[in-house]
Amino acid sequence: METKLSSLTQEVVIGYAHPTVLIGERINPAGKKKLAAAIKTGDLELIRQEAIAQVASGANVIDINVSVTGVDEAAVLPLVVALVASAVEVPICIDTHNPKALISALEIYRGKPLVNSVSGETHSLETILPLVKKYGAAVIALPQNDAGVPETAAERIKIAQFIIERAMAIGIPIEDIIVDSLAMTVGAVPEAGVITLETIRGVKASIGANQTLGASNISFGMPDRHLLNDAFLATAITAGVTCPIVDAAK
Ligand code: THG
Repeated sequence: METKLSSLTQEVVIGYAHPTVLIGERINPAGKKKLAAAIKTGDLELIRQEAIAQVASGANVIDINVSVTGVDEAAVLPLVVALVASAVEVPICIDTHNPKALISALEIYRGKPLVNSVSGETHSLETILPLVKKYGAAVIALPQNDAGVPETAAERIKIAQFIIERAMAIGIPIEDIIVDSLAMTVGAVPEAGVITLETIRGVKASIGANQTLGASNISFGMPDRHLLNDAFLATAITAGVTCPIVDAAK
């Protein structure tokens, strides 16, 4: 199972037989006041530097999230996508909940990006999958549905399978679907990490698709976050994650 992403000049191959692909998480204003302000005022220099620094630290793909309250994502996201594409050679991962912003980013990107993300919610399946098909992108599948995020691995795997069936039904190959077993903070639910790891192992065994994980989510609100992040990330990769979303410098 190989997932191929590309920019104009580079191809990145994700697979169990390949080295782990790092998706750089840092172009995301959550918890970063300076970056949020830069996105709001249109100061793109900080974002350019962040893209270059992440690639220098080993990021193979750059996640781009510009969701800030009061910012017109459909206008800003394509600008930032174009900026990152001109600053670094690696492919991108478009991280947005806004379908209009996703379309405007997909329109201008030259290459095969990763769309972050589609879920098992009816509205998401109906709006995101046709766009992934139309633009020939790959997509991250989140195992949650209209009832929320299930608390058991078995239910999460079922939803991942359902999303894959729906995608394949409109001609998206399984190679272009990357499953995210959903890391949530152990600060809220202590067994959250174990459920996620069990889901990852199950997805590897029963589906075999490539897998991502927003690994740093595990430690939101916790002390010594990097220690928890490091241990969890190593365990998640061993369990089956092939392309985690991480701070590559750490
Ligand atoms: N799955 C998918 N996409 C995702 C996530 C996921 N995208 C967003 C997020 N989760 C992954 N990205 C991040 C980015 C930053 C942090 C965690 C996850 C983070 N940031 C620090 C904070 O908020 O405190 C700020 C760090 C700093 O200032 O340098 O922890 O799960 N598909």
